[in-house]
Amino acid sequence: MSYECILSEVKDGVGIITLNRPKAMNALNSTLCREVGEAVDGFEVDDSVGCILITGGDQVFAAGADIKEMKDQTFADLYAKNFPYIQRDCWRAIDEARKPVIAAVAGFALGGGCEMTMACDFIIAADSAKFGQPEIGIGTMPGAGGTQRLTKAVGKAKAMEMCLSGRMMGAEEAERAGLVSRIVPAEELAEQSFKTARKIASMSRPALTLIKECVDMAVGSSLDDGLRFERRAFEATFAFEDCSEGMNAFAEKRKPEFKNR
Ligand code: CO8
Repeated sequence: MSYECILSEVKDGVGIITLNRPKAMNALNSTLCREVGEAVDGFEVDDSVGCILITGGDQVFAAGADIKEMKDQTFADLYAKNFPYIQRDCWRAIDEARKPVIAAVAGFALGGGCEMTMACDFIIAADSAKFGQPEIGIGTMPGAGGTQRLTKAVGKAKAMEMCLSGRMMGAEEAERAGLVSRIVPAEELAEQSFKTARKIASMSRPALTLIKECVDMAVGSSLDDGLRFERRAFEATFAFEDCSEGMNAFAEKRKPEFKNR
C-alpha cells in the first residue's frame, strides 16, 4: 500500500509506520491521520505482524496538529464533524489495537504529536526527544488526550505546568516522570526500538493481548478490580496452546515455538 504522508513496511513481524512530512515537521494533517489509522488497522489484521512501531524518524516525531490546515475550522465544523483528525482514524485505531503499539520518538513530540505517542502502549525516547503540549501558545488546548493521558502518566503538577505554560519536557525528565519507558542515544533509536518490537512480536500473541488489557486496566480501575481481572486473565492463559508450549519448552531446555493459539 502506498501512502502520501507516511511510510509503512513489515519487517520480521513488526509493522513499522514512519510519519513522513519532513518539511512540516511531520505535522498531523488529516491525510496523515487517516493514513496512520489505515496502516494500524491493516497491521491489526495482518497475521505476519505481531507488534506495531510508530516513529517520525531520527529528527522529529511530530510538531502537532497541522496548524495551517486547522486554522480556519469553526466550532460548528469541529463539533458536527467530530473533528476529522481526532475522529476514528488514527486515535481510535491506536487506542483499540490489540497488538502492542510502540512509539519511537526523536526530537519534538508536540501537541497532537505528544498525544499520539501517549496513545501508544509505551514510548522509547531518543536523548533528543522533547515532549510538550504547547497548544496554549496558539490560543487553544490539547484535544486528543493531552490533558488526560499526560496527567495520568506524569501526575497533576507536571501536566498542569506543561499544558498551562507550554513548557517542554526533555527525554531525561520524561523518563524520570514515567512518560517514557527508556532513553537511547538518538543514533540508536531506530535499531533499539525495532529490536524491542521484534522481541515482542516473537511472543505469544494471545498472551500479549491479555497483558495489554491488564496493564491498561490498572490505569482506570481500583486495585481490587484490577487484581481480580488479572487473576482471571492469568488463569485464562492456561487455555492457550502457547502457554503449554512455553512451559514445556522451558522444562525441556529448548526455545518455545509459539503458534499464537
Ligand atoms: N503545523 C503546521 N506546520 C508546522 C507545524 C505545525 N504544528 N510545526 C512546524 N511546522 C512547519 C513550519 O511552519 C515550517 O514550515 P515552513 O518552512 O514552510 O515555514 C517548518 O515546519 C519548520 O518549522 P519552524 O521553522 O518553525 O522550525 P523551528 O525549528 O524554528 O521550530 C517548532 C520548531 C518549535 C516545533 C515550531 O515549528 C513550533 O512551535 N511548531 C508548532 C508547535 C505547536 O504549537 N504544536 C501544537 C499544534 S496544535 C495541536 O497539536 C492540537 C492537537 C489537538 C488534537 C489534534 C490531533 C491531530
